[in-house]
Amino acid sequence: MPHLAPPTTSDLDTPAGRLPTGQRPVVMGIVNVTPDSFSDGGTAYAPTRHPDTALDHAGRLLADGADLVDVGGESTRPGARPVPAEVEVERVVPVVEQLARDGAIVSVDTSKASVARAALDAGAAMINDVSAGAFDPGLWDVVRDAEVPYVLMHLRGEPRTMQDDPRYGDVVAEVFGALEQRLAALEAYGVGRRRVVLDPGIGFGKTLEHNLALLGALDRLCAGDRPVLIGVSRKRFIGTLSGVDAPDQRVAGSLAAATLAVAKGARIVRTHDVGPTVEALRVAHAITTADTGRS
Ligand code: HH2
Repeated sequence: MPHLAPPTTSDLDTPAGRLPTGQRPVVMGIVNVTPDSFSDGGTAYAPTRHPDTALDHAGRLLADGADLVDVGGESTRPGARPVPAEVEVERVVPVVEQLARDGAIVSVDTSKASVARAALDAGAAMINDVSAGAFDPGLWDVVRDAEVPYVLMHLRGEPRTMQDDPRYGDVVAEVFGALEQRLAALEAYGVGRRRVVLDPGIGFGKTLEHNLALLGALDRLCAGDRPVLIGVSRKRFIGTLSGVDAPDQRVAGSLAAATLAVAKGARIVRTHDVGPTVEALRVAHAITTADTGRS
């Protein structure tokens, strides 16, 4: 039986602290400061109470054991339309500012250079870009100059149309190959690879079969030297497989997928349900790193 999940990657250093990705799976709690996210739209965003609602939500995730929180001001659900940069800044910056002041490690989920710049000025310590630099080339300048960790995610197309019949010849080879290419391009741009996290972009221009193939082959992506982030939380394919329609009821299916991803070497798990995820990953990590030598 092969030993999965070798701790091949090193920890990630951010301006706000170290993320121990070389030692154990790290949990990233999702704070969607949006009215329309697919599973929790409005939960952390009520215009009249903004930013308090989002801060309460983030505080709960951190108390539940999140190592960092990922704050997003634009939904990337299938069919979503982009929001103007000013709106995204207005939603995200006050939340980032307060969380950073409180000592949290804050990632910002954006594909726009101006939003990333404003969030970094407000204390964000990491950029999570679902477009891998494809939507706004200026984003890579911001990431290079700020010297923060950067999540490079694979997306086929754009959120508005990405689920309209996505097709691949060999999804695993194409997605992992595209990530390698973008990583090389990023390095040539001046962003050191030790700051890059890779993400196959589950559900972003992918069918159920594509998602399963990518998760099944995840150990190949994780065998490289870069930490891999996985985002499966509450996604549609979890609902399809588990037969659970309501996104916020898809916790058990999400944990199964996250746990197996970690067993295959994923180092960061992005989740809405931090408490159950922390518990499940503690157990999974203990098993995958158990000493199996005969005594
Ligand atoms: N998934 C979503 C958003 N951002 N970022 C990364 N790196 N990986 C993911 O899988 C990922 C992501 C979609 O989830 P959510 O934020 O809950 O929904 P929405 O985009 O509707 O706000």
